[in-house]
Amino acid sequence: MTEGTIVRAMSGTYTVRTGAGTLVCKPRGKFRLDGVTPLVGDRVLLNGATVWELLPRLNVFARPPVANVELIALLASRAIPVTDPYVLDLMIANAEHKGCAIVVIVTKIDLEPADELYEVYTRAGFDVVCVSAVTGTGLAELRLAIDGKLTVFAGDSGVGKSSVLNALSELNLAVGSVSRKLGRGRHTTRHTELFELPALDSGKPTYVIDTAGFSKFQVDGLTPDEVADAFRELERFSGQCRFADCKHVHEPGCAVTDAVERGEIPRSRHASYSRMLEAAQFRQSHKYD
Ligand SMILES: Nc1nc2c(ncn2[C@@H]2O[C@H](COP(=O)(O)OP(=O)(O)O)[C@@H](O)[C@H]2O)c(=O)[nH]1
Ligand SMILES: [Mg+2]
Ligand SMILES: [Zn+2]
Repeated sequence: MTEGTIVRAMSGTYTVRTGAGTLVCKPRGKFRLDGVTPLVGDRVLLNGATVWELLPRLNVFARPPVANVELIALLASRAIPVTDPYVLDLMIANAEHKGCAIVVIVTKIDLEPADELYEVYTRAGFDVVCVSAVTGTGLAELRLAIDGKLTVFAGDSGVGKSSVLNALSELNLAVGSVSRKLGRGRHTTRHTELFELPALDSGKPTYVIDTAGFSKFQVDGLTPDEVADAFRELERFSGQCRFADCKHVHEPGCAVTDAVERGEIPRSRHASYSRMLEAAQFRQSHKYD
């Protein structure tokens, strides 16, 4: 049997990329009987032109429907549309919870340098790449950051996802087909598709998915404990609070709020944490309503 990756799923037909090329396949009947839906990103075994078996998944998202996401690229901007930090932090917390690696991409820096965004997210412990699709600044760095991985690009409509992806694929003219596909706007259609970027040296294929916007990106309702775990910069301090069950919002002797006061934890991140925690506590207390 041949191993491959599903790069496109439409009307029960799967396009599978294998070492020997790309095949259009039908799923084995067993999947439907078992209530299993093969997804874009799934590693599969093919029997001829039939998707025969799914290999174990790293993770799975319902929106966009995709498996095996290795990296989530969260795009943010200080130019229009100005990114709401809470919405960005919600996406970040969700990605942390799913165990995906995260890169924050600050877009449109030719219009707004957005040093503050760079500062806040670097200080919080994330990789941050500042780019301009117009001048090309930062694109080579971003290309390296996503190399050999399957990356979902998420961010507000208009933040520059498609522009950045177009600019990336044209960095290496060896694969014009990707940019043609992207350029035609096929990524805006309703089916989910992995685009393969022209290879660098690593040999491993680099796949990207362009989501239609934050609203289309799955966010799970985290529990209060999960919210605390999803803010990585809290961990350094949370063990030093006076109370073992400190929630790091108003408690006396809280090492986290002290760190916020000292500027070691960005204020906007702590504000997002508090708001997300409150929402999670509300969900928990109304669970049985
Ligand atoms: N000045 C400037 N404009 C950009 C940049 N990236 C995207 N844009 C513009 O922002 C608008 C939205 O971009 P688009 O890629 O469609 O955003 P998407 O909705 O996230 O895919 C378009 O008018 C782009 O030309 C950039 O780096 N600099
Ligand atoms: Mg777009
Ligand atoms: Zn605390």
